[in-house]
Amino acid sequence: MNITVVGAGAIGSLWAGALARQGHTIHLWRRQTASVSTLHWQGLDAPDTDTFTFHCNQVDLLSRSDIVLITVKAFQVSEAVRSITPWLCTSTPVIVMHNGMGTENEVLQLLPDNPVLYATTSQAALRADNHSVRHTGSGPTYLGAVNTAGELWHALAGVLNTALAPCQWHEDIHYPQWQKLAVNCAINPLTAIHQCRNGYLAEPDFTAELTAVCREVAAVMAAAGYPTRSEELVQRTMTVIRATAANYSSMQQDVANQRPTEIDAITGFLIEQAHHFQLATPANFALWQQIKHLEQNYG
Ligand code: KPL
Repeated sequence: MNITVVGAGAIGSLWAGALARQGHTIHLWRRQTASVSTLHWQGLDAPDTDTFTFHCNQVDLLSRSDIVLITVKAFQVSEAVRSITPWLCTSTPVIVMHNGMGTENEVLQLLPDNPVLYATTSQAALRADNHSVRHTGSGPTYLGAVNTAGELWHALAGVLNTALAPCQWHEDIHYPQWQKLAVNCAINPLTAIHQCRNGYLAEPDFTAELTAVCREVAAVMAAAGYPTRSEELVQRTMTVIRATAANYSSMQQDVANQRPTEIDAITGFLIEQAHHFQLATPANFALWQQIKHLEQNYG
């Protein structure tokens, strides 16, 4: 298939390389103006490496894409979608994959005719520099439609699954998105504030705060129509903390590099939803405030 990957950060590069290894033709759409880009791709097992050269920013390749995969951060989604719409065929399915929630309505407005799908992934990757990416952790990816046209594209879960298993179709993508949001609400701000690896949060000092965050997320999820026990969210969070103990979260890395974080799409989305349902989320609000403070004080 001809696949355009929009955004060549860690997750975009990980998927671009994994899809190229399956024989798909990858084209990158990114802010850098270069027309080709080399990628050194390193799999989970150290000797498993590949090098690819991808075409970039070619409007004819974009318009001939069979799939567009958008992997930019939540706050860049709107600009990314606007940048492709002049050349995008209205029948091309567009998959949006990012941490957090809250971009869907705008994407659906910008792409009223395209099949639109969202994916949430627990795959982890690290960009060592502009030209290399390393797969640092494996976890499930879920794909689902957010409009009627997207519902015809179940087969795309198979395409993603062949590249980076496991990937499953989900009839209601909001449910796995909420579950991932809960984990991100717990791990991302705390690792960014303490500038620590995910595994550090397994220390007993963090139990009360992680529990409070998950309790609030569970209450908002229930109000949104996804009843979930808060113990289940704590357990899910602890499993991710242990499985990714040696990794730095994306928000830790954003703060360490003084980049804008995804706090508004993660904790900010939760707080907004809580407000809508008239629920209090003091533990999450305190974390949101601390990250905002860190961002405002970048040098
Ligand atoms: O998704 C993640 C992230 O870093 O953004 C977690 C699950 C926290 C893994 O690091």
